[in-house]
Amino acid sequence: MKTIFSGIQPSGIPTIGNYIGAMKQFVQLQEEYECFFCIVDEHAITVPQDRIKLRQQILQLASLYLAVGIDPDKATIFIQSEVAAHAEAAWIVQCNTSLGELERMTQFKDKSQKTGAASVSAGLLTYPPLMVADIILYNTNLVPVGDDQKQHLELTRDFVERFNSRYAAKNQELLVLPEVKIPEKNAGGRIMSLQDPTKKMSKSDTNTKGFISMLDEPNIIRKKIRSAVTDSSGKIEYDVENKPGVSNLLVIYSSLTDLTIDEIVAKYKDSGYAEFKNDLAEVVVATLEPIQERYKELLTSEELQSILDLGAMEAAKVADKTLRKMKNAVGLGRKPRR
Ligand code: ATP
Ligand code: LTN
Repeated sequence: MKTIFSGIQPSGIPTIGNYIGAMKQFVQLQEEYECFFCIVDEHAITVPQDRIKLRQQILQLASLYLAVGIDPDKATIFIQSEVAAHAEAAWIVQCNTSLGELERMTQFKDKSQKTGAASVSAGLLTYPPLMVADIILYNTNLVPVGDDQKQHLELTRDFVERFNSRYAAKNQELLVLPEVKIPEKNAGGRIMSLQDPTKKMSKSDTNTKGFISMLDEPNIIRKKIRSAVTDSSGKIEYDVENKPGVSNLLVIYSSLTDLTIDEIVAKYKDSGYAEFKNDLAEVVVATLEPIQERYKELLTSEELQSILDLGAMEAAKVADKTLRKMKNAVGLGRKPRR
């Protein structure tokens, strides 16, 4: 069976962008792959976090993984910082990655531009090597992510090729070369902000009107969709260039129902934005309500704690083995270890 790895940062409550771009795929993929779904808390601290909130968000994300339908009998769910191999392997990755490669990453450029490169943490720059470590430790074949992670996956593939050519003995398979799996943009690979449809919807956006959190109450969801930025033409059409707001709403609608964008456009050809937005709000509410109910039961349960304990143990078994291989390949320690 092939292996999947993916992670979400507990840097806030996941949005419908995270759901459509990442989590929804996870649920489908667990049927066909050996899956590892991680709560990447070490990535979250690359930007300042409140300690109390971070702990809450870790458990909220874990509960949401389960509430959307990830089955702990089929997939391993765990917290990154509870498997020590991630930080250790990340060091070896960093030492085999050039500064230039990291400075070219657009996520680093975007995030560091906001506060100025001198004051951001070094961890923000070395964020991609930690992500590379996450992926390679599990001999991952496929990484399902949203469109924004494409460049990080290219870096991962470059790293694996370089590491294998530098260190693998003849005929030895050292690290597995992963493939990326991204939904098309019109199928939810990049859900945009409701307030600025040229910007990606993001859970850490300071303008909370820009995103719908998976835990927003129905009335908040209705309000946010009603005030989503559109345009003045009043026509419901898919045209990302000229009508980015409406196009984004169409993508959300289509991703959460079994209707194609063309079918939705046809359905609303004689309607205005108000009716379209009202119906979309009900689609989103109907998707999130059952998830929120399961979430509430899980959050404080013993079951959640034992799933995470077991997940960390299972993950460590696989990760430690790869880490040993990497250390041996590089020559760390006194002698090769099996
Ligand atoms: P942050 O705001 O803290 O940077 P984020 O909301 O961008 O976080 P991540 O934790 O970085 O979310 O991403 C988790 C997964 O969700 C990744 O696979 C990412 O590609 C995907 N994702 C994030 N935002 C979107 C979006 N707007 N549309 C589609 N997929 C997304
Ligand atoms: N960088 C990703 C989160 C992430 C991830 C991973 C995704 C960390 N490690 C490994 C896939 C595989 C993000 O910001 N969305």
